[in-house]
Amino acid sequence: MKNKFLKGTLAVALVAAFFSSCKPKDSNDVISGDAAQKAYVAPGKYDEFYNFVSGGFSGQVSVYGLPSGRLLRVIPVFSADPQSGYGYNEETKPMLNTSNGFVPWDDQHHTELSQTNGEVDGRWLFANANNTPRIARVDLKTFTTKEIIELPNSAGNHSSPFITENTEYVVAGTRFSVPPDNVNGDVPINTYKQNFKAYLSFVKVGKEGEMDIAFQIAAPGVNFDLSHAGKGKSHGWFFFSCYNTEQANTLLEVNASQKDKDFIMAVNWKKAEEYIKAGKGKKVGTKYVHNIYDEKTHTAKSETRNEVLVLDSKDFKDVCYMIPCPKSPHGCDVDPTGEYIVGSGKLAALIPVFSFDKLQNAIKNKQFDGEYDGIPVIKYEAALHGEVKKPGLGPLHTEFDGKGNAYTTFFVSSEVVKWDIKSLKVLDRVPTYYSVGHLCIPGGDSKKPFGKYLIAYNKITKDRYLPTGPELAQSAQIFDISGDKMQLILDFPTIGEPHYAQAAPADLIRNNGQLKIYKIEDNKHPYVTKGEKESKIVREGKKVHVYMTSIRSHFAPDNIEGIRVGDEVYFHVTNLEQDWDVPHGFAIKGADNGELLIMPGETCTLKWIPKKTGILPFYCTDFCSALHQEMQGYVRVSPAGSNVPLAFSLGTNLPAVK
Ligand code: CUK
Ligand code: CUA
Repeated sequence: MKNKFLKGTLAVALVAAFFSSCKPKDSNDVISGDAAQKAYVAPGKYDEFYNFVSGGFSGQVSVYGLPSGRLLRVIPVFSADPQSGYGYNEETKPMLNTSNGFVPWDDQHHTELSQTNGEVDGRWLFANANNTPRIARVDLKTFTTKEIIELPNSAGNHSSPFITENTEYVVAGTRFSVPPDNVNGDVPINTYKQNFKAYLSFVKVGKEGEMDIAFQIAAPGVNFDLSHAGKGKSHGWFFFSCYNTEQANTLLEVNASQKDKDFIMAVNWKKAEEYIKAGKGKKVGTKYVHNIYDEKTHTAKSETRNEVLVLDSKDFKDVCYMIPCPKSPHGCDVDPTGEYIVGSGKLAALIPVFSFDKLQNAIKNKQFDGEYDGIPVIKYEAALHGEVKKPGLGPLHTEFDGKGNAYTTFFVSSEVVKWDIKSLKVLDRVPTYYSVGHLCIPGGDSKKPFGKYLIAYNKITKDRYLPTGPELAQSAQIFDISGDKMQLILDFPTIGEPHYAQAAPADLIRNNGQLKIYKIEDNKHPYVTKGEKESKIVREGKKVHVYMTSIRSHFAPDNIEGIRVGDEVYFHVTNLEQDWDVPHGFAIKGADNGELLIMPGETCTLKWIPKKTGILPFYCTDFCSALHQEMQGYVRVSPAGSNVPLAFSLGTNLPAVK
């Protein structure tokens, strides 16, 4: 576009449209024909896929069945969870520890399933926390969070957690550039250009899934947005979209939308790995925590680390390259062959598709256009496979069906558009209700997509469901993509605000050693009680440890005396059941820290500091049997310094002490 004024006007119009977003004209469109049948899963029948959906501002991950849209579970990850006790019981509190102390609520945007040879393998799910930068690993044998690692030098961990094709690394890029941890960050905000940096973290994933930061790459101070690993021929590379290459620090909606093109940064991580092996990384002081939940002790531990290895992108000219990409790119997606890299400029009226082969040639032949902050800039045309022309407004994210088709979401024009990766021709488009963010096709960012369904995660539901006051549920929509045309088959409301999601065939996860109970004989919890006869109470000064068991339908012990105001009482409750789906709960009147929910064979601890004298009942909160309502007990609390002896019983009366 030659005319500068026109260009400016278009940009403003696009920005304005981005906020308002359009309601599709035919928004009364209803599901038609055989659609309902396609989403119908008969009572008692299982769904075909698990769908792992990020919770956005809820901080959790929710699991739905596809194609029914049934909510199966909310997995607590980055927020304390009143349903499971995660973050409330003593065992899981360390999981939410950070270098800033206990953080009970974060913002969770992207999920990524582990892969082997570029294919979804059903072992783990990784999830990012945006606000206090962290990556979590969820074990799909138990659907519980097993590990959380904090990322130093990062702020706004948005470009995360994307993995390499053998889960060698889980990778994370910084959204907010800030001064790094090892310098004095007390600088004027308007020194952004001199002082602010972005970091890309490469977190090694071990055989058992355990995470460890292998190295970080210090990159120019811009906003890294999203990323994806190369695969197949491009295995060994990583691609990160970035915006705010203007390096603005105020009114970004205008000041970070000035340039025609920002970048996709291509990172040769195999090269970076070589430099690290050759000892070229610098050890940099910092502070971050690593939290691990041990399934044997049923207890999490948090430890602090003080150092990280850093490579500066400026010093190694063959690691990072900038590919110009119009205009404030958001999504950055790599097709199943690894040849095509799709950038989605939020404010662009086209979708650029880059070619990995062309990129390699451009690097070989030094087809550069100078440098950006010390990083070679590839000539746009040299890496470009082609552009999808006039696809829609506000492209955000792209997934693939493995049949040569790409599907891109358009936030502003509220639609999903199907296009051919090679010819770049638009093949089909469907409206979404309404502004669509991410989308997911089972295996849609892997080498081998399973296809069949596409789920759109929409931001603004408006009138789609029965209204619930000012706050409305976000909405997901399932499309059947098995034919030439996409067909809407179901809408369902979601929890939190879904961003990215992953899906995998149900059998892959169901038949991968999923656990039904924890074996009581394997329970190595330091305060386990393996039988009722072993239940006891131990006083250590002000601390009182209650070794308690639960089994249908009583607690042992259920009468407790000799507790004093101001004691620190720990109820270590072991659920002795060894049957699938028989949890017990535990709640005591006046507890200031929620309740417990204990799975069969597990031990959980509730800390309680009684504040007044009296008789305080406790009971089971999970309807476990016909006599669940009988599952209860009493604690007598006496004044501080009282002589009432510590005593406990089950089925007999304690000697009367006045
Ligand atoms: S972001 Cu939400 S729509 Cu955090 Cu992945 Cu694009
Ligand atoms: Cu145990 Cu109800």
